Amino acid sequence: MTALPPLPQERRVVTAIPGPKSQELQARRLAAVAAGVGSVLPVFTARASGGIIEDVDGNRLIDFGSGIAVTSVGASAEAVVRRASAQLADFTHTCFMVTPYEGYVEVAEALAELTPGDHAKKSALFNSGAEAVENAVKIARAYTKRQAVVVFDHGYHGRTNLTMALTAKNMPYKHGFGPFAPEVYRVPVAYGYRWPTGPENAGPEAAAQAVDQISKQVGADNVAAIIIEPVLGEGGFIEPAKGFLPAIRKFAADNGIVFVADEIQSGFCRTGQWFACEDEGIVPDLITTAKGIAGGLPLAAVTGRAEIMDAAHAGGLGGTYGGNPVACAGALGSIETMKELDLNARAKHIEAVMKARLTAMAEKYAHNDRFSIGDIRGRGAMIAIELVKDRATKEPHPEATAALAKACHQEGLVVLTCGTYGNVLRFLPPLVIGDDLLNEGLDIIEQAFTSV
Ligand code: PLZ
Repeated sequence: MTALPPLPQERRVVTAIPGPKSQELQARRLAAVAAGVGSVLPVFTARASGGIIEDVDGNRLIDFGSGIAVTSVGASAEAVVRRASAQLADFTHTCFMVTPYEGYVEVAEALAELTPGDHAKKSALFNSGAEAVENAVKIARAYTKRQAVVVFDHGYHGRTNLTMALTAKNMPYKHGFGPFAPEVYRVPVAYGYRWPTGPENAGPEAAAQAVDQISKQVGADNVAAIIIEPVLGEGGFIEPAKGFLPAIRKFAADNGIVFVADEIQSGFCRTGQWFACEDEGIVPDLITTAKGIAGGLPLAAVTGRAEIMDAAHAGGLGGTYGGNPVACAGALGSIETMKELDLNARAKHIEAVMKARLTAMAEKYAHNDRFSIGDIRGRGAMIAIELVKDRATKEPHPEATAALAKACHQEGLVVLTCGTYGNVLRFLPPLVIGDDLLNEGLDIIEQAFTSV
């Protein structure tokens, strides 16, 4: 292998963004790639490492996106590259369902160790987050012999047919793609910032409404699974108000319903804990993971109580590539890095730096007639600001959000947006990003506030 010299951890803008080479590639892409597949920023990547993405024109962008919360250990973490490369040389694939291999078992063992709860656990591995969620539903239905699945307002679970049904937001995820899978029911979530009677009441009131709707409209006895993201990702980095998750978890336990924590975005050190549900001491029956698990290689998992995981009949779960050996090697490298560098502590440090600076910005730019930061929220390196037209009405401001994101992109900072109303600017830096780049990224955000 010819290893390139390490990528300097410095922002560098040498052309317009996107530059000429990216524009050329974008023209080819538009001719060859389906229009339905979008890109936040049509800057073509040459390489990436730590907190930097280098494009084909030689620009070096600060990465506050991590490929949507994936490259928590960096986009070319040493242990991921080392282990995945060694595995590539040994064999690329046999199919675990044909002749198995140790890496898959090691990943399942690691998941049993790292996920909450000291009960006996088992795992099954898949390729994508959506596939993991689909399989969690299959397993919960096999175990309970029930059909209904309960999900929440602002929830996101994927783009396959069943997971589109589980996802709340129509545009862009579902529009025109129905009919959707049946037996999916949506109930309120404790969105503190927008709860009519205030954030302090959101937890208990939303939980009571959710339980009432499930009981009256579905019937608890018909519910196989309740699926929730402990911090809602695409829906706007919503931390359910305190008390909400424990109340829903208890309702599930009392009624023989499988409680599934979808930790695909929030898991693996992202929020400063191995899993975000630990924050309120929640022990899920099943937990779905993907993204951060494997340092950028495609891997996903369902992990949970052994008796539930074993409810699906022999041969009932699988797929050609699920738990691919190279992806498993990547996961073992990623987990090794998270432990060695204590990336939970690192995520908490990122939260402290970001929240302090964003809070100062919210005050400084509160009194303009264009837009305001209505809310600053999230945990660890999963932080967001919600932008509103004014703080009193809380009217969402998606146009300002898009303009701020664009201004950041122009200066060489990759940021993403999210939220049901498209008015949330979210920050998901790799957990290994240095303080210099972190602060420089925040400077660019602050500058965008004055220029937009
Ligand atoms: N569950 C909680 O965040 C993926 C989606 C980006 P896949 N989120 C990013 C997009 O626009 O497609 C996600 C998630 C949660 C499930 C998924 C789905 O994971 O690996 O994208 O299938």
